[in-house]
Amino acid sequence: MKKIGILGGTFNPIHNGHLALASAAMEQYGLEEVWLMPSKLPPHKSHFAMLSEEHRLTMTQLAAKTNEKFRVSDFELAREGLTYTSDTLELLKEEYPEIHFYFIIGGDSLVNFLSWWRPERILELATLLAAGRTGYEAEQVEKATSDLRERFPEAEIGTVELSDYPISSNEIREAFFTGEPERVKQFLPDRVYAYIQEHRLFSKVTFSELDAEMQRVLPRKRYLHSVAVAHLAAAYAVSSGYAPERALIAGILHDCAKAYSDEQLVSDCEKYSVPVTEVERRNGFLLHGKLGAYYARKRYFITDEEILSAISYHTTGRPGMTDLEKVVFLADYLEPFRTQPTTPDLNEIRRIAFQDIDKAVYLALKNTLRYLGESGQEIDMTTADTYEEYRKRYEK
Ligand code: DGI
Ligand code: FE
Ligand code: FE
Repeated sequence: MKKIGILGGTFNPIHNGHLALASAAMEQYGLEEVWLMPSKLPPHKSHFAMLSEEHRLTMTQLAAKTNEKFRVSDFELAREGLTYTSDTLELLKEEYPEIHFYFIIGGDSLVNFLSWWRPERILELATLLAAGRTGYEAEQVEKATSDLRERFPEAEIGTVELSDYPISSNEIREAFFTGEPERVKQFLPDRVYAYIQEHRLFSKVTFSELDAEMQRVLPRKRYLHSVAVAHLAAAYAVSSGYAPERALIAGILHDCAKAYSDEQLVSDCEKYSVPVTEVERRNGFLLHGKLGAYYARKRYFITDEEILSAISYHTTGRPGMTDLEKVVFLADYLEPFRTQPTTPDLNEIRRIAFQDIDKAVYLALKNTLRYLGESGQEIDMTTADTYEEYRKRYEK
């Protein structure tokens, strides 16, 4: 029987680590070929920075040129809707009864293999080959393998000896988005690297992608608030003579870290070395701006420092705010879904905002500080200093 390996993945992008796994499986199990099979993405998974099927397929074809025993299969992409691995193997078996398939997966996928659709069927249809990493994961992979063997004594399960690959697709995307592609050139087949550059893939995060991601991760109300802030901030930006783009992006992301509890915010900041003041430690929610800026940088590949600081300071403001910081701060306070029960003249401030951004920022701060004072909450130095700056200017 012909022995063929199958390596599936979203391949966004495919890199040398995938190819090293395919080669190692081929050598260690005497496979004639490995078919690289780009997969569709389940609707509930993040589609952020996910390239089109066409791009992922083309890059896989370019990568396959590095070894004459690699083939590309569009089997999953060509089918309507999402295909589970067990169905894919079922159909492949029908089409190629003379082939013994070896289904190759990473060690991390093996660990949750039992949560896949019909794992027992997969094991009937193919030999499972899991990358046994040499890193700290090796033990976990070994345990998962022996658990599976115990549970399915008939199944053929093997491991592929392979040292840990030092980079992931996510890190590769990050390097392109942040304008440092040379950093990851060595991890990509030359043709794939050139293709990404030629088509300017992973070069610009769009509002629409961020919007879809916020819709996925934020509670409904918070998402609607964020969209409203994005649009209102964009309108303020335009009325102040700027292009709307950065305001839109800062607006949609400003509360991206809002869903965490106070304790979580403090501990995440510590984990990622985001500085935490004593006031912030006692009032953890104040950190959602700073942590949001950190996530904007690390998860959403935002490199524009002005956008990042607008996210950072949207709750407290800061002395000497930039125009972008002001419009996001103000839109957050005034977007139409907001009720601000403690600000009786909210619509008056909304009206003023279209004529005089600074005056509206002053009034928003004034109301916030009055309310915080009345309800006995601790005032952050940054909020106090920002207000002081405006107070001097408007209370002469
Ligand atoms: O995240 P949002 O609810 O959309 O809005 P936000 O990030 O502006 O947070 C608003 C809350 O933050 C509001 O209740 C006032 C509060 N706040 C702003 N500055 C300070 C503050 N709370 C305290 N305790 N101290 C401050 O200096
Ligand atoms: Fe906020
Ligand atoms: Fe907000």
